Amino acid sequence: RGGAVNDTVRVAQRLRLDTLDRLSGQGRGWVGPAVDPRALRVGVVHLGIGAFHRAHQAIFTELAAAATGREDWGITGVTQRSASVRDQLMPQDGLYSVLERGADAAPLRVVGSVRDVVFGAGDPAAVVDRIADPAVRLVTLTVTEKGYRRDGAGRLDRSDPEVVADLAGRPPRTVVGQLVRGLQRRLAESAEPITLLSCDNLVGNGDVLRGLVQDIVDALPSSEAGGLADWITTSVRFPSCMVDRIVPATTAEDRADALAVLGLEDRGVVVAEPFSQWVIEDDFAAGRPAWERAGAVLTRDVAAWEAVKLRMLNASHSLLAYLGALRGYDTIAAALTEDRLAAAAESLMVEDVAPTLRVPDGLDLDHYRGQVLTRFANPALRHRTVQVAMDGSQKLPVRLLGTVRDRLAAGAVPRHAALAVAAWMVYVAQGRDVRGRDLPLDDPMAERLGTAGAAAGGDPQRLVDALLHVDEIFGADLRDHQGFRAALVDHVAQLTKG
Ligand code: CS2
Repeated sequence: RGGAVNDTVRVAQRLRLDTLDRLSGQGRGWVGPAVDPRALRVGVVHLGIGAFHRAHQAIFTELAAAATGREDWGITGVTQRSASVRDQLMPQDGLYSVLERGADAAPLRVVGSVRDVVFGAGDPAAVVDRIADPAVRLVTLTVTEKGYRRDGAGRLDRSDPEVVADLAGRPPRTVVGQLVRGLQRRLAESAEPITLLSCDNLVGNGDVLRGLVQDIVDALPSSEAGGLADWITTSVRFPSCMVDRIVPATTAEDRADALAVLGLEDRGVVVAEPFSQWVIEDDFAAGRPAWERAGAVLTRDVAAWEAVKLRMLNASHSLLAYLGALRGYDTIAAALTEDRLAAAAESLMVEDVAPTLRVPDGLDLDHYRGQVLTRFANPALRHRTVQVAMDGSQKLPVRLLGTVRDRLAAGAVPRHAALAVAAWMVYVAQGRDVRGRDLPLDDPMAERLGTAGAAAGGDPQRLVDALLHVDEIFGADLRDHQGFRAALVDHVAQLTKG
């Protein structure tokens, strides 16, 4: 290599505590951690340390520590399936930056609340150790819908080979297996109380988690199960919460932009919209960070907030993802530029969803709806339709089918919710957009869905029947509902003609 090249290509240093210290005082367009990361002690284990956690709970937790001066709520993150987050963050002393995109974006923020990252699949014993650690008083989770391994009835899927293997006593690899083995060790060692807080997009996420933990405990040999079940009842809490922030997958361009602002290379950058919301049921066994000091809402009634968010935001997100992807739009914001798609999202919320909601005190539903569409339209986010489209088999029941059931029970056929489901069916069967480009079917049930879709041979009735017969998704009630079926067939025929 020539000297001229060496002169011009300056390799940036990696983000770390010491390199960040050396930048101090030079902050232009970025802010450093709100607390001294070196002073933080770990009090939280987070399962599923993907981009969402880093752009959401990790920031609330850091700001709460800063507001109170408490140093005992640092975070150990567990990355479940791939070691990449550990490999990004550990050489950076856990530091990473959050890059907001959109109108009113705050300056780039370096976050320091994550103190340690463990690779769950590679070191399952370490996960159990961390949950048992008496200094840890809170386990939070963002493991996505499929991470809970539920069956069609919402209980633990005892036919899942990973669940079977965990129950047979190997070092646990499933999330609920990790929790139960961790609780077992904790009971044996310190019996200190602890809270398990699900932060995933599930209806009644705390109750769901409690039920799954109970299912595993019930499946243990009675010598192990008895005392554990009693201790969980007295000393473990499972509050529900609603989380909201749009956090697309990070791209090379995002990393380049962060480098330009910070002057240090950050391989753990996450991108997010400016909006962020957290509504939490205030029921903790052994304290919690003062998240209300960071803008979270602590309440006894999370259910109403959660239904509004899942049924309005997530449902219309999925509608735009499937219709948008089929119409050849790469991003949610681009999909919304087509009037028909924007109108479909709006009608879904107004006509089908709103009548099913109990509106929480202090919430203006019309304003909320407008805000959702404005957030989706943020052109700087580049949230990909195929990213939101993934795992439809897990997402549809949570975000759309509750609305469908409530409307059918009220004697109305929810046409726009049916359109979203029909668009998913066409997405599954067709696998191509209008321009002939491949659409990935990224779903734990991909094989079954793909086979069902292909067998229909392009016939709308056969496609609807084949997919409606996947009982884990639709249940026997929706499968057998003639009005719902007819609406689906109509929409599929429209979406696939010509
Ligand atoms: C999205 C959510 O990917 C998806 O399914 O609907 O991740 C959505 O962006 C968040 O729930 C927003 O809080």
